[in-house]
Amino acid sequence: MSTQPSRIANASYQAFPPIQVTTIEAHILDQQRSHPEATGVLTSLLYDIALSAKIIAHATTRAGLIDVLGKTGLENVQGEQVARLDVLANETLIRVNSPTGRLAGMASEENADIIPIPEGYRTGPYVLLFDPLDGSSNTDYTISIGTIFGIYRRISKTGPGQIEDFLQPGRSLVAAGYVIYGNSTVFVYSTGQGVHGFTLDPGVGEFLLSHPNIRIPDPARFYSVNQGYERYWSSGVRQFTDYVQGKTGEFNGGLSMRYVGSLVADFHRNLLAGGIFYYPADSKDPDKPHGKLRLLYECAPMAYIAGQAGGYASDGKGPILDIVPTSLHQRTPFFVGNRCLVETAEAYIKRYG
Ligand code: AHM
Ligand code: MG
Repeated sequence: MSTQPSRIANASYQAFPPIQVTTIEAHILDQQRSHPEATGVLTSLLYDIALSAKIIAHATTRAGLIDVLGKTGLENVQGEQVARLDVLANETLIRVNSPTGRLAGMASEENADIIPIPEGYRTGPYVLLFDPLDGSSNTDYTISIGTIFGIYRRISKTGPGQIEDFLQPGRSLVAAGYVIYGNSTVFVYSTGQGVHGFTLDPGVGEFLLSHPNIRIPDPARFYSVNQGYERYWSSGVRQFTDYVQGKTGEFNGGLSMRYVGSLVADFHRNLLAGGIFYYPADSKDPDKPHGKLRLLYECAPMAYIAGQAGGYASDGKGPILDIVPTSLHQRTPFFVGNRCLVETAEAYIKRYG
């Protein structure tokens, strides 16, 4: 036998750094352990959403190569043009989640009414609400877009989900999250135990933990708003915008402005860097006096995530999470980010309207 030491055994070089690899499934299961009463249904549901996200990401990253860009020529319930990727993302979420037996029903920004579980399939204890492809005005330009979701426990006892199962305030969310399809695909979620982010490794086909325990940093760096609409805003919102820019002299140096026009992208950046995103009520469209963003599909899930990361979300008067929805597609003014900034926005609105 050779006494020559092995080159490999002696080598200090390592082909791969000794990183800890945590899949999204392992992470959700781990969180579930602190809830002995948990049945595993929520864990599986989150994994189903992650699977849907992988399918959507697979399409978005090849968008110029496969036939998914452009508009369908149809309008959704909001009167907005439906992009073809909107349909693909919506159909993916519905098809993946319909037959699992984990849901009593779904509601989507793209569907006028509750999406029932098809006949022949069992119903389950949760309802799932989603904006399948947020930022869809950006899809044709290779700009980050995303999926936003919220999960509530059903209120009705059995059978198909009823409207009261869906019209719950954000405080009752049991989980929420979003997926950003950007230069990488990142899945961010919370089940009330902090906020955690996972990056899709396309080679492995798994979301791997990359952003554990996200906290919104302080001081904030950015404000994000479509300032092209400033002339339509109330006096309080305009004066708050002067404040964040440092024009009024109260805010030392002011904040830098960043606005993508995809809520997921603007929110995600501000979550990691600190800042405030707002889409206030405006007088641009008399049919939409309450702002543009939807309470159930966009604002409540993001408010839940922000709160879990140490931030805060408001409609300009009080917490988004306290609003009890009265209709599926209800809109609301939305201010979200670092608590001190959002509370300052509330103070300006209270004082100046
Ligand atoms: P969408 O869900 O139809 O894409 O609309 C919501 C989007 C948000 O992502 C974004 O913050 C906002 O609309 C941008 O609107 P605007 O172009 O008016 O600034
Ligand atoms: Mg949206």
